[in-house]
Amino acid sequence: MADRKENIRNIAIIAHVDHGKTTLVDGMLRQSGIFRENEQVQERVMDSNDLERERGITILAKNTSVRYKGMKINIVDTPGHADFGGEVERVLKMVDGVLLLVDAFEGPMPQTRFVLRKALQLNLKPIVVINKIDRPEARPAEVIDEVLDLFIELGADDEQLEFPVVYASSREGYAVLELEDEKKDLEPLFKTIIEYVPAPSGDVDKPLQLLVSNIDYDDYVGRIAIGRIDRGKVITGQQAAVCQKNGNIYQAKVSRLYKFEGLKRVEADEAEVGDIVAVSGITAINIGETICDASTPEPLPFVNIDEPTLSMTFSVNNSPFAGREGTFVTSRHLRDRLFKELETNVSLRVEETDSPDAFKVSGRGELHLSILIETMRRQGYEFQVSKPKVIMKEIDGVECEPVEFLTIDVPEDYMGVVMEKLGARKAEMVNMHSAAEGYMRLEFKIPARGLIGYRSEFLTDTKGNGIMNHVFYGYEPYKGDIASRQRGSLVAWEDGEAVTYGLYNAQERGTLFITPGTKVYEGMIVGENARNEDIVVNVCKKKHVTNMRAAGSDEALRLTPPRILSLEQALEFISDDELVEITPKNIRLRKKILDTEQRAKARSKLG
Ligand SMILES: Nc1nc2c(ncn2[C@@H]2O[C@H](COP(=O)(O)OP(=O)(O)OP(=O)(O)O)[C@@H](O)[C@H]2O)c(=O)[nH]1
Ligand SMILES: [Mg+2]
Repeated sequence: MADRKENIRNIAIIAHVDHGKTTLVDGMLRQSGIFRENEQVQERVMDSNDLERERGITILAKNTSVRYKGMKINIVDTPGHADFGGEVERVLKMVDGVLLLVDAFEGPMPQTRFVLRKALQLNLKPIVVINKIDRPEARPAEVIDEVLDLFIELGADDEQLEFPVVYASSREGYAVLELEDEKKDLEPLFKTIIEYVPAPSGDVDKPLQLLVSNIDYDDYVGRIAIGRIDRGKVITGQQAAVCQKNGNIYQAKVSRLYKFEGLKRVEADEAEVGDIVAVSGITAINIGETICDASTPEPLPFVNIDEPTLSMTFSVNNSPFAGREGTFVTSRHLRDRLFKELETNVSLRVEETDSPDAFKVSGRGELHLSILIETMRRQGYEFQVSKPKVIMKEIDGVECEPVEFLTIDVPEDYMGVVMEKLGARKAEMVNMHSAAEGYMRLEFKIPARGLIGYRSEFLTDTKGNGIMNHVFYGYEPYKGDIASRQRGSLVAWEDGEAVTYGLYNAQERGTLFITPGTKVYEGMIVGENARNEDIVVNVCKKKHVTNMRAAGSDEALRLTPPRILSLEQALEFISDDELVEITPKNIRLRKKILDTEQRAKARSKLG
């Protein structure tokens, strides 16, 4: 007989980026008395890793729990950025319901559609939380209609359409069932979760099954597997059978068992069906594997994670500066690190190439890949990467490419330039309507190819007033060539150190990326040419002594402040014949062929 664990609820919080998921978790933790009175708790406490805090976004899905009136609510906070959709997909198997947060002003956005579709496919109970109702421009009533339309469009059944609605302000820490209700605390939200999300069920007397949905590390105990117990119970110290995805089965010992209590993992002797737990001691455990009773190895199916759409080559750094700044620099280091990443980064792919020094790494978008690059660089790795390329697919004999669903919010004045630029990038408009305060919302289908490098252009074109969001839509037949970058590179002529005089002459040609004192090598990219071709510049050139009087002193040479490219901007900038060199200390851009003469020859061969 299946038992219902009436005192447990398992939920995930899902939404578009920035709609307030992690802030809502803060509120739920605070109001369930997890923290001591007066305890200083930082904002968005679940965004615990460095890159999450720096960028103000959630990257990894994470578990926590709160107690409410004797009930335990296990919560999974998920990232809202489309590139981390794989994180959402993989954790949904742990829960029975979702809180779908929608910003009371923005309404449903591309990633709202994506995460809701995944939740409906798994038949999870949705609770719609219209969040940020404290915003002066909030328009909750309209947003509800839009959410309802989205449910219908995604084919929700009658039961799913009867979703309860809660209005909330995560930041102020209140929720109400009717807008005119007193805004006090999150109690109405807690109540709705308890009433509406089904208690987890499963047979406690049958052999153990625990599907691993997340992996964590701990300095003391090593790898920790996190998942929901689907059947039976886990006991500390027990023998278990681990079912791998390739069909292999091996025996292992559960050395420790933990439950989630607030932000902590608390050791437990045993845990039963329905609860979300963490298990240590199984060193080789991976996401998607099932931990079973030692004598009854019966794997559970894992969710199918959407395929990557973008790939780039990671290769050993072979620039003249190779090995100077990194700790891990060999192909062996690079290989081991990349394959290790696959254990937790479920939507990433890594493949060998013809060269032992290069690996093809595929992900769900530029940010997915750049976060990996940034993480590796901070860990001491040195390597170089190529321009991201979309992954083509042959479907029924037709060459197809990934197409993204793009939503743009811009003031009306900028509509023209946006539509023109997107047209050139083969975007097809599917919808357009006016939004609040002079803004227009434009929706497009656009080849993923056409979006590469567009973001910075868009921000410039709209003077920072536009918002763009995109999410994978599907594969469609190839839409024809798209003109690539309009400008060439300024390329260093010789090895040395850039000086003011040399840079001053170079900046006449375009925009510089470096400052005086920067060490450069032949073939390194030091700026952007104003014209559509590369030119070689001698940024190390010192002023000729005899020119001294004629040209005035060095101080008279004013340099325009350089454009220092971030990692993402560098990836957007490079062309096919260029690379980004990544080290713990520097991000440099370079030509693939460094030698000026050889490069000229290669170009003339291409004709
Ligand atoms: N006005 C208002 N702002 C809010 C509210 N909730 C969150 N915010 C703000 O919205 C921003 C994003 O909040 P987060 O909690 O990080 O959003 P998120 O959904 O977790 O974002 P991702 O995990 O990156 O998708 C922050 O600046 C918050 O302070 C709210 O209820 N009202
Ligand atoms: Mg978040």
